[in-house]
Amino acid sequence: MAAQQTRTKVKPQLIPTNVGLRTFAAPPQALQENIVPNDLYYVRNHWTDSPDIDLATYRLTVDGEVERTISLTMDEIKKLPQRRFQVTFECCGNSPVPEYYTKSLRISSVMEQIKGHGIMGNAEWAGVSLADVLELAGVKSSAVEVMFEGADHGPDEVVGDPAEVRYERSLPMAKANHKDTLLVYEMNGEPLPQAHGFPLRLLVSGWYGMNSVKWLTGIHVLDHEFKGFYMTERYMTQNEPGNPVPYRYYTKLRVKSIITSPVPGEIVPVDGYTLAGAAWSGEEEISKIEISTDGGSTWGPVDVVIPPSAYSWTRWEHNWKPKGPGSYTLMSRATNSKGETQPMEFPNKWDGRGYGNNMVFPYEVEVD
Ligand SMILES: Nc1nc2c(c(=O)[nH]1)N[C@H]1C(S)=C(S)[C@@H](COP(=O)(O)O)O[C@H]1N2
Ligand SMILES: [Mo]
Repeated sequence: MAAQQTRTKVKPQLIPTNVGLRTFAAPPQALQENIVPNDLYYVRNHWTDSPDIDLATYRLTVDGEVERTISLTMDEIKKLPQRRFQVTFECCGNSPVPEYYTKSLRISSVMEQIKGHGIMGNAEWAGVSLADVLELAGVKSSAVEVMFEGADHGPDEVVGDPAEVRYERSLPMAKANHKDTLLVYEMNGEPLPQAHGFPLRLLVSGWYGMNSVKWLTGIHVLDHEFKGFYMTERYMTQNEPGNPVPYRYYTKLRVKSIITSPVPGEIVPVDGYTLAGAAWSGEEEISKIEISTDGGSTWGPVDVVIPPSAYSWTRWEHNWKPKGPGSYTLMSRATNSKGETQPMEFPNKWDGRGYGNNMVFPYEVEVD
């Protein structure tokens, strides 16, 4: 008689991905949900400890090229009209480029495989339009950019130099004044968790994650382009050889799609399975999602496309009846409303940091 199998359910947890416990990826199970639960939402910090901000003394300062410097409590901010919608964002270092990570001393290649596409998430955020806060201060016509100051600071996480640097990023006026650029105080109906910026963070809808400054304490309207460490020394992409401009900023999310069901290691039953995943493109809508179950030789449309909410990802499903048991290479490919399609290979091969990877990802699965 066969022994009774005992199955234990394992609660998914965040996955640490680099030295010093500063980056935690969402486990693959968390990306199967349209809304990623707060406790499984990826965390990307530049220092080990999250600032612990006391609401009683917290003030958001707005100064610089403004008619009047203002200093707001959270209660004052919450009196402004509330905006609430879903936004998907990813770290520009999300998704491994295999040949790069094996060269990296900081990140183990095994961890990269487990991490997959987990340095991203989708949540429902609530807050106020940044434009409404800027209006209270009255932005002068001399304004060129808005700079956002986080409460966290310390030595650079990679080389320790500079010995003291603060997390600060800036936005051009057009994106700062866009009504969907928010200051958020709620995530999935709960107060913003400490790891995600309590009590207030910037949320730059449709743009890569590093723009959305957490633990926001200062907004500085500038009459010049901000050249801080986290603008120029980090999160820039190297342009293609021959381009007279050597680097450019990462701004809106590139068109991209991922497969979330099956999860890595899951055996696909031979009698049929519903593949599922997500597709997104920052400021654009997704116009087409295709699937290949033969390593990219043939492509067809997915069966079900669930329309996105605001800036959230588009979820999709596809019923698959494999020909028989064995190994298959699955691929999904998204196209946006501007006609931009995911490339078959990593688009910035000359840039050794592997940022902004939106290639069509081969996904090996076993059918039995
Ligand atoms: N103050 C501050 N804001 C920050 C960061 C940080 O380290 N400090 N990390 C940035 C990066 S690189 C990313 S990808 C996102 C991650 O947001 P999350 O941790 O809420 O997922 O926050 C951004 N905002
Ligand atoms: Mo990031």
